[in-house]
Amino acid sequence: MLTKSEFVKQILGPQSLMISEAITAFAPANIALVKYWGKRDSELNLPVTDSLSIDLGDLGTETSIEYSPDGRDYVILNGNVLDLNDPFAVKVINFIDLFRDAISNYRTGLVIITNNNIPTGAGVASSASGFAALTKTLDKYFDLRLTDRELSLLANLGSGSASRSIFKGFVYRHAGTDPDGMDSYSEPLPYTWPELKIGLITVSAKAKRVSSREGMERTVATSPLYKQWPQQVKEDMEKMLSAIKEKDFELLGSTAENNALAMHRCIQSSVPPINYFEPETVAIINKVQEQRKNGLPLYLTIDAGPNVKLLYLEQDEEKVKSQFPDMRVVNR
Ligand code: 2P0
Repeated sequence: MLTKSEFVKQILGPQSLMISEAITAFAPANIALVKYWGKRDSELNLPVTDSLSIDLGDLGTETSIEYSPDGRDYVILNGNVLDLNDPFAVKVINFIDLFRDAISNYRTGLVIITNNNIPTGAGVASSASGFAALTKTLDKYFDLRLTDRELSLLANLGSGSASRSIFKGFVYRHAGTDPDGMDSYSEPLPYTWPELKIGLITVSAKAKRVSSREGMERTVATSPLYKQWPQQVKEDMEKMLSAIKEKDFELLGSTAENNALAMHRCIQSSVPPINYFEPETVAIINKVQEQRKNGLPLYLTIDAGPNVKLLYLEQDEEKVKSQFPDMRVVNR
């Protein structure tokens, strides 16, 4: 079994130091239509199951790296210079250290400037786009010339969902079986679907009560429903791939909604229980299902928080907006 540091060294190979000018890269946020929940290896952050996502277009993270003239590290998030003990700064520096260690113990200070254009309170996590953008920027800054697949392997060390944010469009994340994690990468699927629309409904912009990592650990260890989850994902993956290929919206929507609600049932049946929903989340679920009974082809998905993402076709946008006036339409 590899450590994180050995994993990065294996992918980067021998490197001589090449420092560029200030470098910037962007990565989009994504939402999973078939969710990732549970790790098969916590050191290398490898998932138990495959997952499948779609990008959120121009919503995401832009990250710049530049040389630090005074030799110290700086992490600047949305214009604020963070204390290096801030949990976000610690995660960023630890991630960058994996690269610095692999490049002949390169220890020079860096200035990391991260800007999320995900509107505050949009209910979309920024760790996926954040670590994907950081990985892409490190690749360019150190002139590593990594392949997209290698970038997805490395971004995963920051956050599982970041592996998918290396790519646009529909993205398939392979769980893999290799104990060293080298087959646990993401890849884009060769299908587009411009009429498929995503609407974001923010119920609460507060930080989640239980982190994804902790929530996954507790679910895997204690939920009696979790043993069915890998099989559910396997079946949902087949349905989702077929829905995307055939542009079968009802199959896509119903599979995504069932998968998300099944993930939440697993989470809720953990001991002690975890509940990411707020009362308003449940009210929106009921309303979506009622609208569907009334003939509107509308589905939802929900990540590890209370906010709801609606899935619908462009032709129904006005009807969906009239039912959910607070919905923010994603520009894809
Ligand atoms: C997903 N989520 O597939 C699932 C569905 C949330 C619910 O990936 O522990 O921040 O950093 O690998 O990627 C959120 O968890 O977790 C997530 P870590 P991550 O999008």
